[in-house]
Amino acid sequence: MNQIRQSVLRSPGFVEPVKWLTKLQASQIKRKTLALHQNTGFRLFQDSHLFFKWVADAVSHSLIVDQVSNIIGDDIAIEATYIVIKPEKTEFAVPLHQDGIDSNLDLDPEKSVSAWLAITESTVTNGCLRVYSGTHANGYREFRIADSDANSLSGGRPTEMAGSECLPIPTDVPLAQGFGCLFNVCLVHDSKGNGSNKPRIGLNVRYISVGALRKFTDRVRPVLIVRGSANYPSTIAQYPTWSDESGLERLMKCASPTGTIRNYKLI
Ligand SMILES: O=C(O)CCC(=O)C(=O)O
Repeated sequence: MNQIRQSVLRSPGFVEPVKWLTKLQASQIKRKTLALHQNTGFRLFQDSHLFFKWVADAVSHSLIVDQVSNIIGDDIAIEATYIVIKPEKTEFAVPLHQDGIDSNLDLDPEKSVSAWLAITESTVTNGCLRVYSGTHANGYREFRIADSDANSLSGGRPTEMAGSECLPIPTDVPLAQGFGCLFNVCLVHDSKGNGSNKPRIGLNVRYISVGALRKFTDRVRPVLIVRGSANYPSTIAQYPTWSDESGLERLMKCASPTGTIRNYKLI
């Protein structure tokens, strides 16, 4: 087993820092993301890779996809993405959760991997990712999703998780702009608020291989193939080639008031 596969699938459940984009490329994404934030007011952009070419390009960049293929092989698709913007001096925190499970999702941890990209520098002060080493080993935990409320930023993901009172001490994952962390989809993680005077932006991605989707009967989310030509039990998304203006128009037709995608059929 290669080293990166060993670290993510066995112990400690994550690997960082992973070189992903140049600082310049990440800065360009930061600028575009802040413009979107200003235009929409959203702090969460779910599945923006389906609307904006610059997000699809970032998540299909060969540097990261090569590392992902070391873990799950050469057939790779993107199951979901979340851009999370924490404005300066905000208490907005991401609750404890595991990426591979929610009420419509159950990912096989041997055939999928999560990634987190620092679009801005991420530090302990501005609310970097925190991972709980080794917690993937016991599989998925019970979870609860809060009733939908207009301010919810969970994007339909778990907001409470069983066993949170007996977790190990978290490992902070500060990352320079353009670097990332790859981690097991069962690894428990969270992040705190942003105490700095600049926004913190991160991009979370779930990469899957064939057979990773263990629950797909009511699946509406399309997958975007980034390597290989395998079949997936889900709609295959079109790579977005349209302009940013057109992408934003499409996004606004599909999104809820918090930035989660409500209607994939309109894309
Ligand atoms: O951006 C963060 O602080 C964490 C995001 C995260 O855990 C997620 O999107 O699943």
